[in-house]
Amino acid sequence: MKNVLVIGSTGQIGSELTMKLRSLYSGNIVAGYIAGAEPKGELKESGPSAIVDITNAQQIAETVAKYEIDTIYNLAALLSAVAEAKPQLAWKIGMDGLFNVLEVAREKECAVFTPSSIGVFGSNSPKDKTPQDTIRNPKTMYGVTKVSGELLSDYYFTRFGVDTRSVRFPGLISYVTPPGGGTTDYAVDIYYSAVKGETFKCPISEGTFMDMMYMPDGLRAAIEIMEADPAKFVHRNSFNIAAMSFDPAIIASNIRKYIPDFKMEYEVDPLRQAIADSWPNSLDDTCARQEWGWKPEYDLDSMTRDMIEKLREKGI
Ligand code: AKB
Repeated sequence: MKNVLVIGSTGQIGSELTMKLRSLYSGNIVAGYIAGAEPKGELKESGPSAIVDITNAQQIAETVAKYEIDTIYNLAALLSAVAEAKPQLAWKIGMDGLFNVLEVAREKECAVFTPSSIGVFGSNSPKDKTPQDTIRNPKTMYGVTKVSGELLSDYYFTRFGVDTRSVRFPGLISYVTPPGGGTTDYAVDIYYSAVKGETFKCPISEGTFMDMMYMPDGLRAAIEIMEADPAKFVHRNSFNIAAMSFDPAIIASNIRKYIPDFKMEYEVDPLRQAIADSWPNSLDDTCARQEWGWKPEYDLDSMTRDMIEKLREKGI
């Protein structure tokens, strides 16, 4: 049995991860949410939920005590483009919030998963097959909070023994809950446009490669790393994980295999483009494979087939 608190349970990752955890574990899987983002439908009906604002340490502590939580998934964050527009709020959620979570975890002996991102790397990190341990010198507030979060999480492990673990997520692609304010969001939006028969206006230029992953693989990574035997861990916060890397032209041409008249035009967003240009083309995930057996299941083509099928089933 496992008792888990998911902070940010109604967001892009949280809405699916909470349901997946409920299907796997028999304990309390608590959907933590903030006012105005209440769980709905199956997420609301299938288990307990509680208001947990990550900036409110008392709310976290009370929920952890009430449901005898042993593991916290800390998914509260602003994505990269929004974090650039609201840097102060990004720090408050990403860093002050993480500090609250780690302090509660230290006192109540919880394990903590906090996602990191390809955004920890900057323009002077190696671009291709970016290694696990290399320069992390981002110039975005998103990247600054993710690098600092990795360091703080490792500190809590070495100093206090808190079982902190993390992966550096690439762009996550899903047909369930849309992302909001990320640099990689185009790779989700493109499928919606294609299925609706609309011309897609791509905010990222041709030739800009970024790592991406289908959500089922992302969820598996978040669960498998928390279940892994730490005896083999050399790293903790955070592991490079990878599944596929493409630019807009490659994903568009893959979609045309299934929707031949799909059209795309470029309408580049300078903010997102600058962020994308500072990120790696692809990550080397050897350490995750060796230390806890990470392996993706979906490539671009199997993801495209599934996305188109599932969006059509949803009536998009
Ligand atoms: C974003 O684009 O901000 C995120 C990420 C890669 O961390 N999807």
